Amino acid sequence: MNRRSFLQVGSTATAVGLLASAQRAEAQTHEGHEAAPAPAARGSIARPYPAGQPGVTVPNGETLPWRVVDGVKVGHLVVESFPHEIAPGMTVEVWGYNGLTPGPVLELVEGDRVRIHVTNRLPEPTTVHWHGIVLPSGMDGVSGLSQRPIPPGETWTYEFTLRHPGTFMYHSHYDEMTQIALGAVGMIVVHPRRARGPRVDRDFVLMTHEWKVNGDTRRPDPNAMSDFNVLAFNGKAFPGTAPLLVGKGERVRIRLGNLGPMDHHPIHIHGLWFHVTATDGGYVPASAQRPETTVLVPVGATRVIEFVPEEAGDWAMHCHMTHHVMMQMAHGLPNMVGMDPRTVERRMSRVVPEYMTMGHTGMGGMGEMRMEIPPNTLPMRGGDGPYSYIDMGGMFTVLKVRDDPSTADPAAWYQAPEGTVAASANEARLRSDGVDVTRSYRRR
Ligand SMILES: [Cu+2]
Repeated sequence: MNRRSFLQVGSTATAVGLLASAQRAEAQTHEGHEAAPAPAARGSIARPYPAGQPGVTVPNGETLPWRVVDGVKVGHLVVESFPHEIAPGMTVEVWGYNGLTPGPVLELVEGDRVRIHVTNRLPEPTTVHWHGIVLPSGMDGVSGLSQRPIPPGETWTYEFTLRHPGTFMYHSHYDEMTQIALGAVGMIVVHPRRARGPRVDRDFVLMTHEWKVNGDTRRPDPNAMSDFNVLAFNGKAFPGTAPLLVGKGERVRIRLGNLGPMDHHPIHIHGLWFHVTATDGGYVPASAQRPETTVLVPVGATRVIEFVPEEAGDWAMHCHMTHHVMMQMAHGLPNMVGMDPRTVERRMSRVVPEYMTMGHTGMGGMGEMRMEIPPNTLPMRGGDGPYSYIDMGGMFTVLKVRDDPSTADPAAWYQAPEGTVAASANEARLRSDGVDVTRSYRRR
């Protein structure tokens, strides 16, 4: 197939078996040979979409397979209740699509016609709303307003054409408070027929979510309005989040979506600057794009960011709300910071011999203590890092920037060059720099 004919049938070609990521490598060789050969450093990046655009990468997730019937991409979503692991040691009972929360990413191309059959295995009615997509109002999925809800046990059909490229979402629009809170949400990516802006090398999809899960229970509380204590990227809390592996100098896109119940998330990435290039309302004109290091992703919105990392390393990517990088055990603790625990320890030891005050020197070590916690909860934060325990959890992941991502092990930590890691101060250097470490700078 030459490049031209590939482009003509691009949409169909991408659709055929399209494509669990395992099949991507094969699709890539088809197009990769026609287009300019990819530099070795770019390795196995899939390029099955028009204009050399890479297919999406979904950390901890999947894309929905399509079958093409008479030129229409046909998909099947089953919404039901199932167990979902937040991170090793914690499993909750969620409502989601095809065994996933968020559900599989619907990856399509501008101009595609889709037919999506939705099977309702919930104990109550449901609908699916295609958030941000401009379509006939009868396909918009708002229960009562645009359709009757889908009764339990029935399969209903949505069919529409993707007129606009972009980053969108899908979610239940019946009993939203319960169904969205329990996880009936997902992302939609519509690639443009002609690439917009500079071509990217990587294209990630990440959805934020939040649950309230009381200790020793499995069902998130859909009535929660605040105090969410399980914060996640693509349904996983750190250390359950898969890292994002990219190459130094590559152009990277991350599509963020938020269908959590209540909280907006300021997502921050270390070690680089990015631009917000699109929202679920379309592309941001280049003249209006601002450089940022943190992007606020409001409830019910998508934000697309692009960047070119110039520093190799392991970089934190996380919600900047400090309670959103902690887990259940971090909430509702008494404030002990700065207290002298001796009196209380003396008194408590009379009734609880093993009593130990915690938190009076700060709480950084609490995740690592591996103290006894209620079943099916995660320590207040954290996971093992290359230097010591990482005392963040929840909505936290690692952007791994490597010189050669094609040979890099995604599970391995960055090997920092000698002399580029903060270390204990050298006496001679302190002297020659004129620093007296015994000096006090207190004002009173
Ligand atoms: Cu947050």
